[in-house]
Amino acid sequence: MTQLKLVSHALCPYVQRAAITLTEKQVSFERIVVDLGNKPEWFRALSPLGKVPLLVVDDAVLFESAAICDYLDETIAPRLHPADPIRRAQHRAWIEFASSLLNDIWGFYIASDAAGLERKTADIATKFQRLEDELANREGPYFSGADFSLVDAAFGPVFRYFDVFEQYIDPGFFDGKPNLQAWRRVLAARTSIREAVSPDYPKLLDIFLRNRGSYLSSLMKAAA
Ligand SMILES: N[C@@H](CCC(=O)N[C@@H](CS)C(=O)NCC(=O)O)C(=O)O
Repeated sequence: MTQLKLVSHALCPYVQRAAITLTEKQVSFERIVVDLGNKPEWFRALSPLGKVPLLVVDDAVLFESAAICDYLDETIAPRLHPADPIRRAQHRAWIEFASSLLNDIWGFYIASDAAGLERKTADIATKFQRLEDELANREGPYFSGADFSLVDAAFGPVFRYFDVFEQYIDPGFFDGKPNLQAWRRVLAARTSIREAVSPDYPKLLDIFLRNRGSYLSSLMKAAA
C-alpha cells in the first residue's frame, strides 16, 4: 500500500489544491505541517524551491502543485482532467490563471497604501470579469459542467480568501457576475474544498492578514 504524505501549511492555497485532489480521489494521506517562517532542515533538504506543497509517495518526493495533481490524476481514478488533449490543455491554462489571481490577491493584502490596494483591486476585478465571460459560455455547476475538475480544485481556494476580505472591505468583486457567484457558492459547498482547510482557517487567515503591516491590516485593525 502506497504511503502518501502531504507537506503542508495551514493557509497555503497550493497545498489546498493537492488536498482537494486527494479527497476527490478518496485517498487517505498524512498531513505534515511546516512552519514556513522557520523552515526545518529536513524540509529545506526535500523541497528544491523551499515551498509547500510536497507530496511524499513512499520514498519519492514530488514538488509543485501542478505536478502533484497531475501525478495523482494519472494514477488514481476518477480522472479530474478532461480526456481530450485540447480541453486538458485549456484546463491547465485556467489553473495557471488561478495562480495569477493568487498573485494579485497577495499584492492586494500586502499593498502598503490605498493606491496600491486600489491597483490590485482593479487587477482582480479585470480577471474576475474575464472569468465571468468564460463561465457565461459554459454549462455549470462546475467549470466543465456536471463533473468536478482540477480547475474547480484551483479556484475553491481562490474564492475562500474573499470570505475573510469581505468582512472588512468589499469593493464589489462579485457584483454583476452571476456566474462567478454561483460557481463560488457551489465550490464552497463541496466537501473536498471545505475539508481542505482546518475549521480554524478563517481565524488563522484573519490573524495572518492583520499582521502583514499592510494597508489592509490597518483597515482590519480599525474595524475591530
Ligand atoms: N508554484 C508553487 C507555489 C507554491 C507556493 O507558493 N507555496 C508557498 C506557500 S502558499 C510557499 O511555500 N512559500 C514559502 C517560501 O516561498 O518561502 C506550487 O504550485 O506548488
